Amino acid sequence: MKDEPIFVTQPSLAPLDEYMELLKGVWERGILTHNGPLVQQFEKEICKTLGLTNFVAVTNGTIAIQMAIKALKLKGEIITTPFTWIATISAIMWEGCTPVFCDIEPDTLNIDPKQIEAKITNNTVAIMPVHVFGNPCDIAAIEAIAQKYKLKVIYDAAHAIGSTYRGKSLLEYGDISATSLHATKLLNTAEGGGCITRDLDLHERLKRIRFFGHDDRKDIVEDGFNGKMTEVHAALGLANLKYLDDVVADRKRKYLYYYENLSSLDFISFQSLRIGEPNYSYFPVIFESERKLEKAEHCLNEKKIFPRRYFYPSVNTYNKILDYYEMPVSESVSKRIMCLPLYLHLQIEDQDFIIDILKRRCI
Ligand code: T4K
Repeated sequence: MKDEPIFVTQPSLAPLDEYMELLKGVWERGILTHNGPLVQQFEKEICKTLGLTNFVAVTNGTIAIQMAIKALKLKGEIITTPFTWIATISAIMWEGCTPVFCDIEPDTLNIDPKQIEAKITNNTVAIMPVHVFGNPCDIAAIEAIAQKYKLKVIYDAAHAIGSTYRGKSLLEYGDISATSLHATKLLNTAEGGGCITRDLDLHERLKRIRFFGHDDRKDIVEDGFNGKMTEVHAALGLANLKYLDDVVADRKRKYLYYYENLSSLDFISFQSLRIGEPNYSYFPVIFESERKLEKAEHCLNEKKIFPRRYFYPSVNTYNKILDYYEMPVSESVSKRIMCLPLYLHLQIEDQDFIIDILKRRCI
């Protein structure tokens, strides 16, 4: 065993010389931002790699969600999941909308489509599901509800690069999908994100919103802000994009290895991956009780292994910024779920060590 600590993740990074080569061009051109050539190239290449209609590269995934709300001109209630990162909710609130929680399915951990209709009021304008840990939501059911009630759908697809649904990238669904390219994601630009839509008018509006609301002649035609990705970030994205398939394949291999070796334990269960093809970006383990989780976490921490309690607590319980109302499934899962280390440079011996700790010490 190595002596260094093992964290829940590490960024997947291309060889440094490949990044440096791209940076040389940035130095030569002196163009650092404002929709430079590398941002444009990154947008083209990510579309080619993932089979997307288009992609607007932005500063981070939170801004991408805010831009999606702004582009659709939403004002009112947005039905979303309490089992998510706080950014889903803060983006809704920063855009002057009200998050309305709908509980999750206990197995997929995604929003429960059967409970959405009961949350719809005269003020509902959209549904914002999250593809939790890259696991596709029940898109068919969600789209049917959206059509019936004429609601917009924005997918928080922060975790979803590399996942597919009905043979297409998961990012191709919804009025807009908003993804993250944060350091901890399968594909990263250090900080970054993107908005994806198949609607060309919306696509153009998103580009204007990203750039202060300018049109091509720098007239202000939109209520925009600064969501621009820089050339330095796009260079990292381009370098890393070449390795995305390898990263996804590696994750799947390691995910299955954990799964095969841990599924005999009767005190844990796993996220159900029954819709579409996920990207295996996280390895969440659901314990039968919070006490067992804490015991396992303690055993792992003692050996300098640091899993993370994503997502804990359930977002609806943040009562300093939200009025609390109960979300029983999300609150219960949040207390019992923990993501094990999973990243490109994680070694099989590290996985064996983690598996062994969970098997031998924590039963
Ligand atoms: N919607 C959803 C559903 C999301 O999960 C997120 C973000 C968003 C929207 C918003 O997207 P962004 O605006 O962030 O693009 C991370 C990320 O900051 C966040 O992007 C992510 N979701 C969330 C689930 O997790 P932390 O608090 O776990 O980061 P941290 O610093 O504890 O890092 C975890 C581990 O990763 C560390 O133990 C070591 C490693 N690490 C981290 C960083 C930042 C590195 O090795 N290198 C690094 O540079 O938040």
